[in-house]
Amino acid sequence: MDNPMSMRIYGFWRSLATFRVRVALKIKEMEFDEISVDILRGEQFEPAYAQVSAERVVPTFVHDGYSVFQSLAIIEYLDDVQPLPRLIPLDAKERAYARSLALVTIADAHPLVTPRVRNHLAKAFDADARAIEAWSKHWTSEGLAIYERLLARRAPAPFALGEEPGLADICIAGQVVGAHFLKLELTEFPLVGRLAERCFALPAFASSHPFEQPGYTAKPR
Ligand SMILES: N[C@@H](CCC(=O)N[C@@H](CS)C(=O)NCC(=O)O)C(=O)O
Repeated sequence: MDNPMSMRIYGFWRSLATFRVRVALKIKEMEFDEISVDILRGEQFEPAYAQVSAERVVPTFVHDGYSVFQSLAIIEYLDDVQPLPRLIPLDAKERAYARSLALVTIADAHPLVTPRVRNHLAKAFDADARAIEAWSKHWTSEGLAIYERLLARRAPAPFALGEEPGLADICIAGQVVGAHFLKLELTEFPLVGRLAERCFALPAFASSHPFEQPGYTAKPR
């Protein structure tokens, strides 16, 4: 039986959404274990995980036997159960700004490069590996460009909303992780690059990076 106070992520080393939740937990210094669901091998569709996730994606966060899915909902839940350090501000305008920045990647840019989309491009449209890589680079760069324009309007100080890293920084850093996978330079996105440097200087971000996870393999799969 689960330890009733346990915190567990079903995730995958490579997953950007899992990265977001890992960072949030680590900023809050909440202890958790991570169970790997290899989404490149299709483990998300196996019956054992189908019981956990109706959506067949990672991450799923299980706390005290209670399951939460969708990284934004998980991070909001974490702020609710352990408010400090706060990842989403309380002030209505700042809260909306943090969520807006988060959704640029969560709702708009990241979904376009997930395995299910890349697989569908191959299966339904005969896209080859080169075409799929070009697709992924395009949408990842678009996400970075949006962040660059947003950060130019309101300069980071030193993090996206102020002195402490929070939801927005986690999401921008996740978009940058996507660029790392695709070996995209950040020279066109200097504000994003500098923000990411400040984030990855912090252990919570650095140790959550996919390249630091036990399952990491440099070989493309
Ligand atoms: N919006 C979701 C995204 C979940 C998602 O798409 N996760 C990816 C990994 S980053 C996944 O499990 N993909 C499986 C697939 O595409 O088949 C969140 O933020 O949690």
